[in-house]
Amino acid sequence: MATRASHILIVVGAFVAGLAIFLGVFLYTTGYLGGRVSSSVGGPYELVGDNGKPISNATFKGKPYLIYFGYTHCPDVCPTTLFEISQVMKALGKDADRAAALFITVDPERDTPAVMKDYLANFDPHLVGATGDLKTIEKVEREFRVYAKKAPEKNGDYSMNHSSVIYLMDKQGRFVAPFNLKRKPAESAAVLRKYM
Ligand SMILES: [Cu+2]
Repeated sequence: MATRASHILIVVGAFVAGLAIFLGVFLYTTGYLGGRVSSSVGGPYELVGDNGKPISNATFKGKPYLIYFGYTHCPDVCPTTLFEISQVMKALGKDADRAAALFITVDPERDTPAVMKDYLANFDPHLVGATGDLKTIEKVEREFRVYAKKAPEKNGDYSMNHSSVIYLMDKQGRFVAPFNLKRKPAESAAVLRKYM
């Protein structure tokens, strides 16, 4: 009995150790361990801002900021998300100038700088739009692990199926973690403030 019990203990022990290693590696690579920053998501980018001027990761240096990928023709998810981001920016009050929010299009063929500027006039002015040529946008999508695909419609038009993640970037421009908007704007604002 004693050997059987110890055998079970060893098996359980090995399992727990395996689980701990797995969890450790998982937390490490996803960047959740001790506030570590994940380097596997994101990368430098050079795009065109909604004002027609170049915009890059360097533009936001010194500020924590949010990045959201979407497109202006989006019927529901994008406007909702941009509205929620606007609420967070408002909740920041004066501190909103020490943060930023970037809306990168996944539909650069239709989303020219002018189209984005017009569209973003509906939201908080701290939201900045960015577009670029298709190749550049696709590269940024790959770096941020964004899924985006054209979905043709019957009338010859198309919509974009796309992933909907809000990226929290620290003031060095490194990806920290996905940002949760499903809470009170003041709570989201408090999280953003911690990174200022
Ligand atoms: Cu959308």
